[in-house]
Amino acid sequence: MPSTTTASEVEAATLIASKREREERREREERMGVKVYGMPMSTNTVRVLAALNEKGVEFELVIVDLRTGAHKQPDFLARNPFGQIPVLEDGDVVLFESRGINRYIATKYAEAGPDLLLSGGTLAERAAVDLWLEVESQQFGPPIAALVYEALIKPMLGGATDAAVVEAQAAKLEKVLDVYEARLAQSKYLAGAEFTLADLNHIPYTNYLMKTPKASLVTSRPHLLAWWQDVSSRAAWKKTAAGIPF
Ligand code: GS8
Repeated sequence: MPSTTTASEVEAATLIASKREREERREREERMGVKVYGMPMSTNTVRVLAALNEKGVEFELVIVDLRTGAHKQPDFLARNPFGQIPVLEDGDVVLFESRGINRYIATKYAEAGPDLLLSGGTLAERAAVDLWLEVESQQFGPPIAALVYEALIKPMLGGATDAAVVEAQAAKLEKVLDVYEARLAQSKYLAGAEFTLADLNHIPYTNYLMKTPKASLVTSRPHLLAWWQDVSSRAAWKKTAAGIPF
């Protein structure tokens, strides 16, 4: 009798094959370990390191020195065609954009450490996380990045701070931080009662802001200051901050 293969046998074989592929990929990822390409003084790199530390994931930081143009070399451009740090490599998975990387880390390691995306929460709770993640990147990020660059990074690179730029960005940031102060008067963390990725993603730039003469933007707002003292005293952040050279 000729042997025939039924549709359900094909389906079962496909399932087994894809399960085996997943297992092999996981084994490969574990063997290779997590690598982050970046620099310890880069805020966007530090954002990723902070998430890995919250999840207790071991990683290797592979230095890509912006000062030597290493980020524009073909080997790095193959990992991030935009030629920017950070890049995360986890086995065959290669990702750029720190905020996207952090969603991957929070999702892959959902069970370890805090539930950074409130994956077990209601739709409304998860929406609050998404909303404050967007606020960080769209409202908070641009003025604070420009301010920190002008007041802190530029002088370190040998340039002179332009006080007018600092004032203009500080004025923009003030308006944003007024919204944060009102939010944090009602809610312990940005997305609600729990520490989430929405809080974490703010930490690297706020840390640098606190080292500028504009730290008063935070210290003059009591709820924002209490939030900052809370999030910056987390063990995972302290471990991350210890690796920042200044
Ligand atoms: C920004 C990366 C970035 O600006 C992200 O990953 O979040 N939206 C991206 N990286 C800077 C270093 S500061 O951390 C960088 O690589 N600059 C060099 C360049 O743009 O040429």
